[in-house]
Amino acid sequence: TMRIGLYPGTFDPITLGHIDIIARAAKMFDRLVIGVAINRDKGPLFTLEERVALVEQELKPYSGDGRGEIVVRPFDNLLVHFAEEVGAQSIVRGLRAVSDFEYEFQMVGMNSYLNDDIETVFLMADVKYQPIASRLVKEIARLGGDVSNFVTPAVAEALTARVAAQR
Ligand code: COD
Repeated sequence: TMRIGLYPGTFDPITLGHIDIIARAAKMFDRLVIGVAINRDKGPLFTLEERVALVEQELKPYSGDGRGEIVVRPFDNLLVHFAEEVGAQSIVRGLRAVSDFEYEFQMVGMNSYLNDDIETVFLMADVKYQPIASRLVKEIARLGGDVSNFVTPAVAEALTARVAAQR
């Protein structure tokens, strides 16, 4: 059977930390589905369509280089239902600090009541990307700081344009 992994997130916007996790996960599955969540509650800076487009743009260098295939899909339903829809046996999450653990622990616990056949696997990014968080990247961009160590040039440009438009 085809091994399908689902890497879900808000990706508002995609960072070098996310890209590092994607590259690692892509080696583990025949197909990696990147699920971009609508996540209205988080009040995203970028629309769902914009976040999907930014992820797709970042993944161009990864197509056809011996890894499993990578596809990007938006979703607005329950994570476990979306995992069932795409046929994923595993959900991939990234772990940064101990502070991520509590939230991730709770998600795995609650998701397991909804579908206990889907395993969640945790990966860590390269140390240099470990502190990166979309929330802080947005704050730095809003306050005029340099985000080039945290996101690609294309994402940095989109961020700068968006925060300028909001002023
Ligand atoms: N290094 C390593 N991992 C990282 C880094 C980094 N620098 N930065 C981010 N990550 C990891 C995060 O820990 C996470 O695992 C993943 O990358 C995506 O991050 P985000 O911040 O874009 O995504 P989240 O955490 O906002 O995603 C939350 C979900 C969309 C998965 C969640 O809200 C959800 O499941 N929504 C659907 C509705 C649902 O089912 N809700 C019930 C859940 S119990």
